[in-house]
Amino acid sequence: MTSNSNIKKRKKSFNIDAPLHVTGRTKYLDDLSELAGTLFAKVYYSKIAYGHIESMDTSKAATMAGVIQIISYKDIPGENQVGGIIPDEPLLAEQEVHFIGMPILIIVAETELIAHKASQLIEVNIQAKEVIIDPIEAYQRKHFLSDPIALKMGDTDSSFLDCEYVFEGRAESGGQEHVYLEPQGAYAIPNGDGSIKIYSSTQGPTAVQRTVAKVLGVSMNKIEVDVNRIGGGFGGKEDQASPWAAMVALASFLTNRPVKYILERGEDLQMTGKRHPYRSRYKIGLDKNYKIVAFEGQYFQNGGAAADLSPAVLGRTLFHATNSYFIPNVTVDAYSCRTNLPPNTAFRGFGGPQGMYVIEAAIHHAARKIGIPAQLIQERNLLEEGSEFSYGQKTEACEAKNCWFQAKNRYDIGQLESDIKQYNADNKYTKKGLALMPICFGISFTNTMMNNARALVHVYSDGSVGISTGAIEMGQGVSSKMIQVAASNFGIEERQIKLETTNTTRVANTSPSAASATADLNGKALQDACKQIISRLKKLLVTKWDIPKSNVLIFDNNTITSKDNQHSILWKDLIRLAFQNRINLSAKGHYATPRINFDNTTRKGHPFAYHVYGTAITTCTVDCIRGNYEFDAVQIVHDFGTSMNRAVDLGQIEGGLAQGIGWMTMEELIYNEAGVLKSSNLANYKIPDIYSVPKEVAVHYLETAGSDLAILKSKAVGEPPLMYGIGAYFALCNAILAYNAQATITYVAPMTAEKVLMSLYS
Ligand code: LUZ
Ligand code: MOS
Repeated sequence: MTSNSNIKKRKKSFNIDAPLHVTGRTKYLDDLSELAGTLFAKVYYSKIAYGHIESMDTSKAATMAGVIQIISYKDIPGENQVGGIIPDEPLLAEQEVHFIGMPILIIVAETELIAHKASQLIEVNIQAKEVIIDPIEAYQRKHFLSDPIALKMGDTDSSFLDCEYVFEGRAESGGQEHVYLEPQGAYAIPNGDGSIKIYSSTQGPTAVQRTVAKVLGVSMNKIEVDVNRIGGGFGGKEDQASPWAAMVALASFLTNRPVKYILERGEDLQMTGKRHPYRSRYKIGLDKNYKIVAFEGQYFQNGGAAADLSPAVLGRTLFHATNSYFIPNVTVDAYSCRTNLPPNTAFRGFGGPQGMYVIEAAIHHAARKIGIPAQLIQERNLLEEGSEFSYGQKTEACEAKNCWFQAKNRYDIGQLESDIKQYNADNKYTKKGLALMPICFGISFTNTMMNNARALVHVYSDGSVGISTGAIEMGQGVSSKMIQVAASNFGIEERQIKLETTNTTRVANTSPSAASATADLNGKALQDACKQIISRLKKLLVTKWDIPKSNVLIFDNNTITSKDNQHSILWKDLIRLAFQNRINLSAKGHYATPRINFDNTTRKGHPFAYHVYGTAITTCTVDCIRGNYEFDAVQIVHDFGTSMNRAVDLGQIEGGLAQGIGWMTMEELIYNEAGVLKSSNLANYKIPDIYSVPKEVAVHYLETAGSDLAILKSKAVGEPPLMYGIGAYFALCNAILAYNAQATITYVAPMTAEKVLMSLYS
C-alpha cells in the first residue's frame, strides 16, 4: 500500500487546469459546439414582485418569424415544481407571481436574438398586491418558509442573572450576489427515444436529473446529466442550476430538437437567489473575568419567495452561532421568513457566516461598553479540547487556541498594535484599525444523509487510468485533488490519470459539490475504488512471486515492490499481466462518512466529521474625510491538516477571504419597497477587485495531524476562509472609533464607504 511518507514526497502544487486556463483552452458549457438544428430558449419573467396574473398576450411574439414555441406551465407534462427541500416553487408561474424575476413563459426560437426580441413583444397583465421584503415584517405576519428551529444548551435565563455584564443589541448582514463568472445555463439534446442528455452548469448533476425528470414526468434513468466543469458556483448552482436545465429539457421534449439557454448576466442577476440577508438580535452575558456565560440569539432569515435551501441554511446559522467560542449557556432561535425576493440560496458558508457575524458583533459591543479590546473577550472564550457545542458535539483535535496564539506570535501582534497606536496619534484624518477573527467551521452536510459519494475507476490495459467521481470542478481545484488521490494510491504519475466529466450515468445519486466536503467525500470513494483494484493486483502478485500474503507490497514510482525488496514489477507490466489473467481492472468505490448523526427532535448529535480552525488579523486604514478605506494586511494562520496541495488550498484561502471582505464591506444589494433590485448590474453592485483586496495576504499553514475523515488528512478548505472576511468589518469599526470614540456602530453590514462616513461623524 502507498505509505503516507510517499504521499508527502509528491508534488504539492499540481493544478491540472492551470495550463488550460492561462492558454484559454478551458471548455465551459457555451464552448460546446452546437448541434445543427439547435434552438434557443429565453425566459419571460415577472416585473412585479407579488401579484395575480390577469391576462397574457403572446400572439405578437408567437407569430414572429423564427419563433418555434412559447411555453407556459400548461405545457408541462409532469409536475410544475422545482423545490428541492420543500415543493413550494413552480418552474413557471401559474396564477400568481411571487418575486421580480419569477419565470412565467419560455420562448423557444431559432436564434438567441429572435428569442430576445420575441420576449419584448409579450404582454402580461399582473394585478399587483402588497409586497413584503423585510424578514421581520414577514415574521410578524407569520409568513414562514419552514418551521422555526432552535438549539439550546444549559439555561440562559438563570445564568444571565449571575452575569457581571449583560448587553443586548441587533446585528444585520446583507445578501450577496454569487457573480460566478459563468452565468447559469443548460443545453438539452433529445436522444430520439424519449430520453434526454443535458449539459448543465451545475454543482448538483443529480439535483438537475431529479428536477428534470419530475418536470417532464419521466423516470430519472431517462435523463443523463453531464458536466465538464463550471465557471464558478459558490453555492449559486447547488440547487438553482436546476430550473434552467428543466426549461431546456422541457423545450427539447416539446420540440424534439436540441435546446440551449445561457442566461445573460442581467437576467441572472434578476432571476436567481443570493446569500440570505439576516436581521438578528443578541443578548450576551459575561462574568467579571470576561468569560461569556450566556448567549441568546434570534435570527430572522430573509428567505425570499420559496424555500429552496433556506431551511438547511438556517440550520447552519445556529450550528455556527457561537463561532469559535465555548459558551456554556446558549439559546438560539431561527426563523426562515418568506418575502417577495427571489428565493435565496446556498452561498459559501451556507448561513454560517451570518451566525458568526452576530456573535462577533455581540462581543465587539460588550468590549466597547466594558472598555476593553474585543480580542480579550475573544481570547478568553476560545474553544478547547472537548468543549461542547450547543448541538451536543464536542471538539476533537481542537486547534482554536493554537491558531489564535500562533497568529498573535507569528505576526507580532504587540508590535502591530503599538504601530497602529503611534500611527493614530500621528495622523488626524486617517486612522488605522485592527481586528482578530477566529473561525471554526463544521465539515459535512448538516443533513447526514447527503454525506456519501461514489467513484468509478478503470485501469486500461496499457496501464493508463480513467477516473470518474461525483465532484464538480468549479475552479476550486477538486479535479487536481482527485487525480492526486488516484496517482498516490496506484503509485503512478498524475499525467497517467485522465479525469472524466461528471456524469450521472457513470456516477449516480450524487450529492452536490458543496459544504466544503467534495474532495473528502469523492476522494474517499475514489480511494475505495483504487484499493479494490490494488487488492486484486496484490493477490495476483502473491501467487506469481510465491510470497506470503503478509508481505507488504509498495506501489510507488510506477513500480510495485515487495517490502523485502526481493521482487519488483513495473506498473505497466503488472497491468498487462493482470489483463492476461482476466482480472477485473475496474472498480466502483463508495464512501459514507462514519460517525456523523443529528437528531432533529432533540436537536443534538454529532453532525460534523470534523471542524476547521483558523485566525486572521486584519488591519485597515480609513480616510476620515472621505470614508474610503484600504485593507493594509490580512495575516492568517489556517488549519489545513496536512495540505495535499498547497497551491490549490492557498487559492481557496485568498479567494474566500476576498469574497468575505466583499460581503462584509462593499457588496450591497438594494431592493426598493416594491421589491425592485436597484443594484442590478456590476456597475452599481461592487465586488472586490485587484484594487480593493488587502495589500498583503499572509497565510501560515498550520500543519497538524489532521483528521482521518479528511482526504489524505488534508482538511476541507472551500468555505472556512470566507469567514475571515468578517474581521474586515470590525477592523473598520475600530478605525472609526479611533477617530471618534463616541461614534455609533450599528452592526449593519456591509460597511460601505458611505456607512463609514456616516459613522465617523455620528
Ligand atoms: N449544502 C447543503 C451546503 O445542502 N447542506 C449543507 O450543510 C451545506 N453546507 C455548506 C454548503 N452547502
Ligand atoms: Mo455551497 S454554499 O458549499 O454550494
